[in-house]
Formats: sequence, structure tokens, C-alpha cells
Amino acid sequence: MGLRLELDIMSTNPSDHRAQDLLRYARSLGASLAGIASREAVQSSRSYVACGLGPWPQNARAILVLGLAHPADQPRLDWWDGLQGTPGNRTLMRISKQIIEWLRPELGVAARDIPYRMEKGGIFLKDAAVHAGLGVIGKNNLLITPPFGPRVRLRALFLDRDLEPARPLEYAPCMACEAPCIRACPQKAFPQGIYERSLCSRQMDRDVARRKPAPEPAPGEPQRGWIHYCRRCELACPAGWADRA
Ligand code: B12
Ligand code: SF4
Ligand code: SF4
Repeated sequence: MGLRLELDIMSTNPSDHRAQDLLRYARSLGASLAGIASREAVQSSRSYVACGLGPWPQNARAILVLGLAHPADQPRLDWWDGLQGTPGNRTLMRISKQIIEWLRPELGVAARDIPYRMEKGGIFLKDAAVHAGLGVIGKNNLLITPPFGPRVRLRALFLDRDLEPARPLEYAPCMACEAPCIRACPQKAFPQGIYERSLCSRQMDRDVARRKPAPEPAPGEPQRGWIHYCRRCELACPAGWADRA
């Protein structure tokens, strides 16, 4: 109640109030980060300019981007079971579902979960996260966030209303950094400092071939081999210390 009163004083724009309520709710469900981007900003961002636009629902006005911290000491969050994604992604899907159920009755906003894969109607999540004010793109080609560095995973929802978008951050973690991310890459996938997808994919193929047995699967988790995809360029990055305390 006190917090809502404070926000009322800070802003008289109703879309701003709804945005703040939504972001607070997302965090209360377990999202480490949450932000809103406008449709226009995301559609004119770098990946869309480079790759073109896929079909977007006509009523998609804004995008809610969620981030879940994946600290180095919880590697299991990022292990793929090859069938149902990762435990981290399942948590993000659960949060998305709860937000969708809450949004319409509470704020009168209809939301739709966005698939992860581009070929299934996904969006470029890093670009969306930049425009939602979550972080910036680092030399390792990943989203770098102030609290967690690149150690976050993303998911997003389309919203049918123009909620107040964030401003991209002024944050430059790579400026004075000697780029241990690039040196850590086993495939030398940054020739001339630029990420080369085909080289990185070679490592991903190796990781798939080296599936590891799931130790003590939690209830509901598959027993078959899990894939530990390479994270070296991510884990070598010193940005964001909140998850290493
Ligand atoms: C396909 C895919 C892969 C493929 C291809 C990757 C690629 N980048 O092309 C493979 C399997 C190789 C891969 C590898 C990895 N991936 Co991947 N991948 C994806 C996926 C599904 C789509 C990405 C894509 O196609 N991008 C299009 C290509 C053309 O763009 P790009 O190379 O990413 O480069 C663009 C951006 O850097 C952007 N950009 C650059 N500068 C700037 C500046 C501004 C201001 C803006 C707005 C944009 C921008 O423009 C570039 C050109 O379009 C996304 C999920 C999603 N739906 O977005 C996850 C995703 C990007 N991957 C992720 C991760 C973590 C990884 C890995 C670490 C493996 C792992 N353990 O999960 C590696 C990291 C490789 C690296 N250093 O980039 C995370 C990134 C999280 C983060 N903190 O950034 C995502 C978001 C998934 C998630 N679960 O959250 N991935
Ligand atoms: S290791 Fe340094 S150069 Fe690489 S992404 Fe992190 S901050 Fe940027
Ligand atoms: S994920 Fe691994 S192989 Fe791919 S760019 Fe990063 S360090 Fe290199």
C-alpha cells in the first residue's frame, strides 16, 4: 500500500502506474529482472534490421521481458534435457503463465507468452531486453546486466497495451575490460573480436554429443542424458557481482 502511494506521487501517467505494478508483480513471482519495451523499439533493433521481421500478432503493443539469474554455482538451471528445455526456462515459463492469469483481471491487459525459438514465432530476446532496460550487449555477444552480468536467461510476453517502456541503460562494462570472455572460447569464435555463430555452433554440437547422465533427477525431470551447453564466454565475464556474493 505504502509503495503504491509512493508511485502515485512519483507519476501521474496511468500507463506508468500499470507498468510499475506489473514489474513489481513479476519480481514477486521470482523474476530476477523485468522490464517493458515498446513494439516499435524492438522491431527497429539491430537483429530485426539484420534478419528481417517474423510475423507478430497485430495487437502486440509492448513486450514484457523477464530475466532469471543463472549463477555460476547453480549450473543445473542451464542444463538441457533435450525435450523440455532447462529447469531455468521452466521457471520462467511458470512465471509467464502466472503473469498472464493475473494481468487481465488486475490491470485489464491481455498477454501472450512468446515461444523461445525463432522458428516457432519467438523474438530476439537480447534486443528486446536491451530496449526493456535490462542490460547492454557485451563483447561476448550476450546481454550483460548490472546485477548479474551475462548470467541471466530470458523470456518475454506480448502485451496488448502500450505500457510505459524503459529507457536503454547507460552502462559500458566492456569499455575498460580486457575481454577474458573472448580468450575463454574453446572454438575461437570471435575472430577479429566479432562473434561467429558457425564456430560457436561447432561447440554446441560437441556438447550435444557428450550428453551427461542426470544426477538425482528432481521429481518430474527426465532421466535421460542432459546437455551441458558451453558457457565459457559467459562465466569468464567479471561484470555483475550480485550472484557471486
Ligand atoms: C539460436 C540461438 C543460439 C544459437 C546461435 C546463436 C547466435 N547468437 O546466433 C547457438 C546454439 C549457437 C547459441 C549459443 C549460445 N546461446 Co543462444 N540463443 C539462440 C536464440 C534461440 C536465438 C538467437 C538468434 O538467433 N539471434 C540472431 C543472431 C543473428 O543475432 P546474434 O548473434 O544474437 O547477434 C545480435 C545481437 O548481438 C544484436 N546486437 C549487437 N549489438 C547490439 C546493440 C544493441 C543496442 C541491440 C539492441 C542489439 C545488439 O545484434 C546482433 C545481430 O543481429 C536465443 C533466444 C531468443 N529467442 O532470442 C538464445 C540466447 C541468445 N542464447 C543464450 C545463451 C545463454 C547461449 C549460450 C551461452 C549457450 C547456453 N549455454 O545457453 C551460447 C552463447 C553464444 C554467444 N556468445 O552469443 C541466451 C542469452 C542470454 C544472455 N545473457 O544474453 C538466449 C537469449 C536464450 C536464453 N535462454 O535466455 N544460441
Ligand atoms: S568479459 Fe569484459 S569484454 Fe567480455 S563481455 Fe564481460 S565485460 Fe565485456
Ligand atoms: S558459448 Fe562457448 S563456444 Fe560459443 S562463443 Fe561462448 S565460449 Fe565460444
